[in-house]
Amino acid sequence: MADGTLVTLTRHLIEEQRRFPESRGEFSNMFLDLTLALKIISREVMKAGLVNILGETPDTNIQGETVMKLDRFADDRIFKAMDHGGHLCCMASEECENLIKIPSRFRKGDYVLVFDPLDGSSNIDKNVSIGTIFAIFKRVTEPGGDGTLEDALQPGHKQVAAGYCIFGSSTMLVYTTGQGVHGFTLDPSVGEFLLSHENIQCPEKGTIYSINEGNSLFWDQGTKDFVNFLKEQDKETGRPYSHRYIGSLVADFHRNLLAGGVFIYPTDFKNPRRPRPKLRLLYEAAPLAFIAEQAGGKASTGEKRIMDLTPTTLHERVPLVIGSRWEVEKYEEFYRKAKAQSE
Ligand code: AHM
Ligand code: MG
Repeated sequence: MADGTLVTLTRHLIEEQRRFPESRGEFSNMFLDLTLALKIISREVMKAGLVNILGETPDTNIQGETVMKLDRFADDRIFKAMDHGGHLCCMASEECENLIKIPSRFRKGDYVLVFDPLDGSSNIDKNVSIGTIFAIFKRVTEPGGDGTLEDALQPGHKQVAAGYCIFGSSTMLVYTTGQGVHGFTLDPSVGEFLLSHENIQCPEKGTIYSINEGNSLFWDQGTKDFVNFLKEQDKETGRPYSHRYIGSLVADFHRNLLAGGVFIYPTDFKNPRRPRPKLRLLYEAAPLAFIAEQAGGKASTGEKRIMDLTPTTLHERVPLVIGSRWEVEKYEEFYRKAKAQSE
């Protein structure tokens, strides 16, 4: 922290827990299990290029096991860190088609973990920032048994925690439990996440927009109009905006969260008979929406608040407009107008 006080993530979680005297510490313990997996993933990501963990070709290690691609590795680490703690009743991952069960030999807990183990896969072997995104829900089915789809398919506003870990120039964990957004930077020499960004606030308005411009032909009219608006010159509203696009959601979101601005991944109309949003609601859009809102920002599909959507399947996709409040609301205005004109 700026005043030199050292606060570890563990200490921060304990302090947060004190605010809930009835808490048995189950949540904090679960969260710490998850951070172990994140540290291991960070270690491997930092070694990428030196050890043979990149690319599509499977190699074999000295135990004769297949060396996994990093996203598979990350998925496996999170599962192995979380399956036996007794805190979870099920999990869901971008890497797994179906709900992930807790092995029968382990106790089933009250929480559900959903995650994208390594988002920004196309950047993994180019040394560009990537990240893990996660959300935690309380189960809705009876305690004790296996979790079900009903436990995982909950709307964003039911999240009890959400966060991401960005593997960039440093490794940072950003999370919320609905009491603000806090960022911790990993000190690799001591293996601890230390509080570096307390109570993050997303600027009300920024100067950056992030969207894959190469897809502009396939955007809906509202998105086209909005992006054109951002490129116009207007001193009062700080236009034209700068365009910044990494192609890793976590990295693009993180920058805009701190600096202000908007990230947009609209529905792709390349095939007008089969319009296709790209990002997944449950473990990409909703967790980041929770963080954005907690930091004073906003997240929308253009028409609806992301946090209000209930996924009907684990891998359901949604258009995502997220970041500073001013830009997201402006986008909604353009979107509504273009839609009304087309009807
Ligand atoms: P992934 O989950 O397969 O990595 O895909 C999600 C990623 C996001 O990180 C990023 O915002 C987006 O895909 C980039 O897509 P595009 O390359 O179409 O711009
Ligand atoms: Mg992803």
